[in-house]
Amino acid sequence: MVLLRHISIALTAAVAALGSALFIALNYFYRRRIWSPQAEYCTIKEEEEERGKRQVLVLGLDGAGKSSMLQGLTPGEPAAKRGRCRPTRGFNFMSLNAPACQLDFLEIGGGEDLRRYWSDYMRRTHVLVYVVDSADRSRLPMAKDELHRLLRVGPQMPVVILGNKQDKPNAVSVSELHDALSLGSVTEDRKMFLLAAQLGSDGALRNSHQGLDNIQDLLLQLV
Ligand SMILES: Nc1nc2c(ncn2[C@@H]2O[C@H](COP(=O)(O)OP(=O)(O)OP(=O)(O)O)[C@@H](O)[C@H]2O)c(=O)[nH]1
Ligand SMILES: [Mg+2]
Repeated sequence: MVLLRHISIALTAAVAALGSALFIALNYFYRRRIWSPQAEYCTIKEEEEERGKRQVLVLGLDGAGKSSMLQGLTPGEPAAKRGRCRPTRGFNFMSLNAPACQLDFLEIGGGEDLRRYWSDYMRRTHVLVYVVDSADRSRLPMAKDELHRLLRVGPQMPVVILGNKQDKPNAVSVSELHDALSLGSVTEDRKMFLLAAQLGSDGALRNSHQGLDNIQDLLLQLV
């Protein structure tokens, strides 16, 4: 009888110890999963801001011209190399030093398999550049849906939309693009710009009406 009572006390103690260990482990796991990444993101963003770095996230469907845009912005890039981009399978990173700050451009490939990761990068971003192929008429609804998904993730984020490939004969105009992307439904307090753009014959990206400097100046004002 005494032996049975001892066994039962030992079993209760073992169950209690196991339960406590499980509780601590689960607590640690969930705190890491739910709270730590966000805290880490915020810390990294604050540290980068202190060092004068600003992140520009470059998104858009595959083939829209994101990498070409980054090449066009890179000073000293040989003209022969410009405009010859392979599809980005993951990320593409480029930094531009301006007198006031450093602009860090991060492109994430626009392939279907990569789009689901886009929104993960919005938290560390100061400005979103969304590149659209103005001549890819059949995929404009998809470009619109993806854009509005991002706008919901970053309700305050300034956005520059580049209506690219304006040199192509079947390209839609900026006002057609405005309608196709349902930009009229975007709230007025959002800083949003829609610019026509194209690669020049030298491979440099430029605003259809002005030079590339205007795009850079705009980004510097927004970050
Ligand atoms: N005609 C024309 N072609 C362009 C223009 N901009 C980019 N291209 C071409 O479009 C193709 C795709 O360009 P990329 O810069 O690789 O497109 P991307 O958005 O980076 O695509 P992913 O990395 O696959 O997401 C390339 O062959 C470019 O040369 C433009 O303004 N006019
Ligand atoms: Mg690319």
